[in-house]
Amino acid sequence: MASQNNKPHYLVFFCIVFLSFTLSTSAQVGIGTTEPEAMLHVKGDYVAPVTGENTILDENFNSTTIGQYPNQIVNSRTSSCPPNAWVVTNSPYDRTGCSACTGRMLNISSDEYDCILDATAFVPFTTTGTSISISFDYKIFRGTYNNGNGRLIFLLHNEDDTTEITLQTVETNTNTSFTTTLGVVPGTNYSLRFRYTGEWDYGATVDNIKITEEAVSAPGAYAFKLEDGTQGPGYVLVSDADGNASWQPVSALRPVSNDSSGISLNTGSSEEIRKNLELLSNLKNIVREREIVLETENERIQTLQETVNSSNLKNKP
Ligand SMILES: [Ca+2]
Repeated sequence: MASQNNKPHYLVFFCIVFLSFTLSTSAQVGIGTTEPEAMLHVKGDYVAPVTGENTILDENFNSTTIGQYPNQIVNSRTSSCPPNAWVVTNSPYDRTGCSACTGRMLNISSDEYDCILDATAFVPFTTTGTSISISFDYKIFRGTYNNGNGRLIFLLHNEDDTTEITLQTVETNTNTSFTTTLGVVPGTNYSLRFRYTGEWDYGATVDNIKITEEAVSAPGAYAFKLEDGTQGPGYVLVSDADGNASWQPVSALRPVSNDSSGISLNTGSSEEIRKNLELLSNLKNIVREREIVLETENERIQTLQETVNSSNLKNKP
């Protein structure tokens, strides 16, 4: 009984579907618009995706209070050492001048007789991405007493699980910049650490610490998307002879005439793709100019032929 009761509903449904197909053969379809101006009119707002570098730590110590640096761990220190371990100062300690450091900077020194020092300064930060770039300027200056035993170690310390990676150990007189890029776990608390050890040696300076990461991409908004497996960066939508469309690399559009045989198209950066499109446009213009010349020549040939025919008729005996 239930199936009999549903019959009228099925009939209405099929009628609607039939009418929809009949109307659609001539109707204009709008997606994102109620007033389509073509058989298929897709309307939307384009919003470019957000990419780029995100600075997650930028410390030049210029606004940091002068005195002992608050973020540090002093593992060992004899009483003969200078009053503090890592300190923020207006200028480097004597003979530890760091050429790229300016304004206030982070300093440490063990330049006192019998001073044995092991102290670690650190700057905390939290990641959101999977890769970070670290850079800073530094100098370590080692004396000749005790054969110059000062040592500066750069560490990436995971504050959540206390694991630690040694980025570099410097045990020679050095005045330069440090840069590295490495993988991290998103959402993790880290600290970049500077461990100095020295026994009656001069000291070290650090400044201009910068940690960046690729910004978390915000997806763009598009009016049209065809995701059929042929898509690729910089690809263009191409039709075959029957109108079937697929995405193709710009290089697939290479002209096949003799004139273009020596031309090579590059793919890759957006600048290369722009140049390729410009090259294709120029080639199209050349082809069009030659078509115009051929048309003119054909007209001349036709005129000459008519003249010859006319002349033949007149000269017939
Ligand atoms: Ca500074």
